[in-house]
Amino acid sequence: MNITSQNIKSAIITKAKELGFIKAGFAKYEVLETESSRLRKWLDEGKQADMEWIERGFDKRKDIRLIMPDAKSVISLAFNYYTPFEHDETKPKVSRYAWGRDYHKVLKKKLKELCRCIEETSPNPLLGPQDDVHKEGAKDSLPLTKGEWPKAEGVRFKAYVDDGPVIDKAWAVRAGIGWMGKHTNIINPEYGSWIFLCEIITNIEFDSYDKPIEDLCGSCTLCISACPTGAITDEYVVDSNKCISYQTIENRGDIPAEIDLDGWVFGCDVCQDVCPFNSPKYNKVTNEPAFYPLALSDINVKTPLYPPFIQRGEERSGGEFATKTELESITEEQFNIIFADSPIKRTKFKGWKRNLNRIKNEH
Ligand code: B12
Ligand code: SF4
Ligand code: SF4
Repeated sequence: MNITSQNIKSAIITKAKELGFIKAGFAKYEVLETESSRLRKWLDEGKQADMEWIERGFDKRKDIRLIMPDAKSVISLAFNYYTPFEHDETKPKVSRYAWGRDYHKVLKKKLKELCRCIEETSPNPLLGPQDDVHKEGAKDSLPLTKGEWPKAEGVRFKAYVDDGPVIDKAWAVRAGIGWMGKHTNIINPEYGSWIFLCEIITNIEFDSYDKPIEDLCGSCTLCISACPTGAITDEYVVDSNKCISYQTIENRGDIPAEIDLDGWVFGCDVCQDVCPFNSPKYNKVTNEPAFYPLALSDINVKTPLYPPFIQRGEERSGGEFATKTELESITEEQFNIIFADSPIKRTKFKGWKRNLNRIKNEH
């Protein structure tokens, strides 16, 4: 039976919208020649800092058929995480994407549901769908399905939420989700750049595909001049060594003396905060409650000893960020409970303390 039918595509788009994704785009399988040669240059220049897992997965990033040998398409999806709060410059700052629950978990659930929908719509039997949905937290070390790929014709897919050797931004561009801004984040023309990206690699060949959209950055260079550390070394190029986001989240060692964290304890939003495409005209509030700021009431913590990360009113209408003193008083045990379901756990307690200390020493 023919699996190229247009009705699978419409069903995917409808289901993706129902699950809260702002956009689903479709890109035809190709080896990522241009993007991977730029990635090669970036790696050769050492701009990945200590993230050696990017180099390890280079071949798969370049050619997704090393992940799924009969891949024909990539369904790229974007999810808006903007909530109506702003950073408090007088308190340690946490980047917006980490205010709520861990997006890997939240979105992986949605992808699984979307995959189930493809299964139901497919005229062919689906071969081992849930086994092919990667588990949360796995990076490039994640083992691919062992053994021979099924010979029989059938619909298959692999779903990723920033947890595999796939260049999310490259597929998002190819699938028309948005353009890559000079700060290197994908900007959707209706929602701006406060969006998470994920994708489903599949052996379905669709009747038609999306095209990249126009780059609307024009002569603007606001993000480049606003970056506190000069990490956007060229238009469309970020040097992780200088990026506060890398230093506070991914770096497992000491933060170089010359890097000023500018008050950031986890991640950094400066280049996106200044972008005109993240002005109120573009930002729309997320439809996902899980991406609202975590509050003590959301975390199953009983003792009043735990200082609030963020407190907010009953109706999620306002929020107050914790002070440095409050954050500093969190013990390792408390850190592990408070941030168990938050992206912040990635920096681990050691990184959290290191970052807070650096902020203290800076001011
Ligand atoms: C490694 C990584 C990082 C690194 C490196 C950042 C980077 N720019 O790549 C660090 C730790 C610094 C980082 C930080 C952040 N990250 Co990050 N990160 C990733 C990750 C895991 C891989 C990205 C990658 O492959 N980078 C390698 C380099 C080479 O890629 P690149 O910057 O895209 O490089 C391209 C350009 O240089 C371009 N290029 C070069 N020259 C030219 C010239 C022209 C004309 C053009 C058009 C392009 C171009 O070609 C290169 C290859 O495509 C992805 C998830 C994934 N699996 O893809 C998330 C991801 C990119 N990160 C994400 C987020 C949210 C962030 C932060 C905003 C978090 C925060 N608030 O602190 C910051 C943003 C910092 C910034 N300005 O980029 C989101 C971005 C969502 C979006 N809207 O685009 C992603 C997609 C995760 C997700 N699935 O949602 N991240
Ligand atoms: S995240 Fe911060 S440090 Fe990194 S490029 Fe953007 S503004 Fe610069
Ligand atoms: S701040 Fe300006 S240059 Fe930077 S991404 Fe936004 S529009 Fe593009």
